[in-house]
Amino acid sequence: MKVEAITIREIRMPLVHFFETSFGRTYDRHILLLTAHCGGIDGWSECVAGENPFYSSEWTETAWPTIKHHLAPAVLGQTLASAREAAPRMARVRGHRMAKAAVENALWDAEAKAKQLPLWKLLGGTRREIPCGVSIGIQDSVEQLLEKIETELSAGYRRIKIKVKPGWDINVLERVRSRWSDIVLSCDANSAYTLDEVEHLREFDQFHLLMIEQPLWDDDIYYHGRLQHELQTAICLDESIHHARDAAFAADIGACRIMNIKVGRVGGFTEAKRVHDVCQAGGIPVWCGGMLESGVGRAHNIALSTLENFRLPGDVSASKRYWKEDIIEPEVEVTAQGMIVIRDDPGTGFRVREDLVEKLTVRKETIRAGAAR
Ligand code: OSB
Ligand code: MG
Repeated sequence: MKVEAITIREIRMPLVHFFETSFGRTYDRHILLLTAHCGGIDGWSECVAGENPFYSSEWTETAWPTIKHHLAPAVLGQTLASAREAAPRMARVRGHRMAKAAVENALWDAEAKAKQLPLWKLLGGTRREIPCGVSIGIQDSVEQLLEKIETELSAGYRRIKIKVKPGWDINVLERVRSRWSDIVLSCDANSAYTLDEVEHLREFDQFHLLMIEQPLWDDDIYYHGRLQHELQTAICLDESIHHARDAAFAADIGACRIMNIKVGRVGGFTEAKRVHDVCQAGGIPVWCGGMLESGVGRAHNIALSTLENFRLPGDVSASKRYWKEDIIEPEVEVTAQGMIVIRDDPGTGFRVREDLVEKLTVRKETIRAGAAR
């Protein structure tokens, strides 16, 4: 597989409904899409960096120049036997995992297409359908949140996760639990609490949550271990797991009982598989997180979720929950049983609607070997 050129572009897509977490509200996505041009085959990927450096330090405006000046040049003009060979070539760049994942994952898509294999098989997946949950943001009122939960439960989703922050937590969980005493429920704090709030966090135990996601600092693992020993509720780490060593450390010290894997956060499919394997060996179930992806990133999340240790419903849900019109065909759909059925066509099994992508594009640049610096 010769990497001849990489096209990087930014598209703008308005969300059907705003999405609010403890760090802020998003109405519009600014999404970077990559196309790796490899001998007549185009591999596609999505960079999951946000519009602002609030979930992590990476954002759209760091990803673009990092890809252009450092990551694309590391693979351009090279002949790779597999997309797995991309990560070591980009290793000189510190961090910037979402940008790296975008480059590597476009090559995985190209490789799957070149080998006429579904991406999920190339990744080593086994599941033929995957269980789906939803992540529901902070709303203007509790009534609105309850309405949203009602809608998602009737659609068949198997796990409801709500976003929490101080002032939108115990009071809200009480209302949810008093209406639905036995649904599978979890919450995500996106680092909204500190270790001074152990007593408050202990109150979460009464709601029998499947997990509480990332209660403490985004860069902390150690103190989550302290907290986990004080709580009955399982902690799930998201923000603070950047690679397989983080996962191994977290497992070793008992910092969490569940992990969320986001392929962008850990730097690509190769590292995501390593994190998956470390967790599996340590008896920690994982699930696939989401980053408000367009269909391109969503399709990659689906492929990843077919690996064996993805034992819990992920935040991988139907296109229509986010987009009036998604950029892939068919759109991602979820069955009445809350499952996504895995497609068997080569690559992701979803076709990119290039005409629509072109219309949504606000900037675009094609980088070729030796031309970027
Ligand atoms: O913490 O999982 C998170 C969205 C943006 C940033 C961080 C997170 C999220 C979500 C959305 O929870 C999950 C989804 O894409 O449905
Ligand atoms: Mg999270």
